[in-house]
Amino acid sequence: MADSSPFYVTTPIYYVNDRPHLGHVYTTMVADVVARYHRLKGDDTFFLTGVDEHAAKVSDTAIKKGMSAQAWADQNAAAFRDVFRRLEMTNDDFVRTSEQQHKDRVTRYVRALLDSGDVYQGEYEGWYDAGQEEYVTDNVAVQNNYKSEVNGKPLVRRTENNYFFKLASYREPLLSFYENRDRQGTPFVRPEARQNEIVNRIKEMEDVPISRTGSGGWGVPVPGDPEQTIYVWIDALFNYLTYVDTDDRRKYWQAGAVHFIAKDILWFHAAIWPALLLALRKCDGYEWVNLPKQVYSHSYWISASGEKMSKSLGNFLDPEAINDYVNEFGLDALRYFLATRGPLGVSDSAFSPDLFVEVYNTDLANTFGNSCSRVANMIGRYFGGKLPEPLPEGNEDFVRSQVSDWVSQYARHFEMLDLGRAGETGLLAVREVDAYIEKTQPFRLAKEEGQMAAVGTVLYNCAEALRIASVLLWPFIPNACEEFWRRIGSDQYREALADKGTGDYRKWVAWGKLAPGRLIDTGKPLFPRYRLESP
Ligand code: ME8
Repeated sequence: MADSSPFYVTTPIYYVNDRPHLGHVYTTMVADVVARYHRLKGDDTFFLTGVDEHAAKVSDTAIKKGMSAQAWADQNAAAFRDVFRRLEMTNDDFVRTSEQQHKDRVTRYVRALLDSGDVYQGEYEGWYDAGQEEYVTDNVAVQNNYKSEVNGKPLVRRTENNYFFKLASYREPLLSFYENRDRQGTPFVRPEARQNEIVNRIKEMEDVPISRTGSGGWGVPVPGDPEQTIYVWIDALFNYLTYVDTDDRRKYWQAGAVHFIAKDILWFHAAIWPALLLALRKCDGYEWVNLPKQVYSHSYWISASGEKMSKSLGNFLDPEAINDYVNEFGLDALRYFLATRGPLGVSDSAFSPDLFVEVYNTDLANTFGNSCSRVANMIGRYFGGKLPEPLPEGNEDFVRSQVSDWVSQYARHFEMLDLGRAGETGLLAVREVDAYIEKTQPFRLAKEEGQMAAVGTVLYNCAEALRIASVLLWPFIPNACEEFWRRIGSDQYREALADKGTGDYRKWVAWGKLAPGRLIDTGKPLFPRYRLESP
């Protein structure tokens, strides 16, 4: 499509040291829903997720297990890839930082920064958080009583001979970058509440080490100094660029990346990353390197008792538990719950099985699923399963005018990355169908003499409105929506979506696409109601 614009969305690349858990699945799921929305909208979308392999803990664990770091990373990278594949994530590539092309490009970027003088040799002493593989500032160390903010373990005092990045000289450029974005009404960090704290910290930032010694050869060597390895965080941040630094993918970088992350790693993404990019684009041949569009920093899933789910705390929903939810409720239900009830805003969300069941029953079984069944059943009963012809003047009182409201609200919520409200807009459309049925009472009309044309009009309108609602709900519950399209004889949407670039949903939400006379397949409930077994 001529006017399809590139759109680029990423997730953090996850440490391969352990198995994937709900937190990783969550961010990737959110990015997947956003990627699907952009594809639906007709954007030329690129969605990147993957794993971060060069952490010291990867080689440390591998040594303990008597394996090579690469073999251990291979095994765990496969576990992440496998979980994402089973959860039908639509990522266009999968990052592995041990891949040669990534390492080559990181080497090139660091060499350019050495040549420009933004990377230099020096000595560093500071408080080190071994779990996070990062130094924390003296202030942060004092505030947290010399313990890790993330896992509570004691910080370690360390001195290193390193290569440094001239972060301090990017204070002013970064502050004016932030100001410009604010002035344009497109703040760099979202939710905006998190931006202030970053801006204050930028004012005081110092140069940072970007290399370490003693990695035993695991990682990307500093060009010209093989004793030193590029610090895993720098190597990792560059993934967003290395994987699209090719002739056919550079357009995605140019479009401005949207980085989804959680609040634990905001500093790296909101300060170090844009500063590195500002430094790189001053180097010969990198003038095309612009800054990301946005860093979206969500909160945490926490356990019912209030702890963050994490590998080190061991309280996570692991792949088996995630699988159990998928088996019991279906993948769409998990997607819908995570995307609409997750901690996208500034508060953490407790993962509650009771809430999961409640949301499943209320939104999916009793609303979308029930409305689809109800309409299909009536078409079966009154029209032998054939979609009736609407009277030409039969739908003024319903939907036509509302559809454009739904669509614009929906688009606005998605542009603000407010997935809860975007999903709610799709459901609102379904609820309108229910209210319309209550108002027009087709089941009563059908018993009256000479009213079948009116009944047919009502049911056609319902099916058509549900079809439009399902286009809006597709990024959240794609399998159920595609099945519904099949049942009502609308396979074309699936084809349109498969054919990248023709999925402009504004076309599909136009009224009157369903062909009367088609045989409707009633099928089983799309979301069977879930009953908790009584004790
Ligand atoms: O930080 N709730 O990797 P990581 C929500 N390799 N999201 C969570 C979560 C939770 N309880 N726990 C984890 C790293 N996440 C680096 C990133 S990027 C250049 C390098 C998600 O394996 C969330 O997205 O520790 C968080 O930012 C990420 O997993 C951290 O993954």
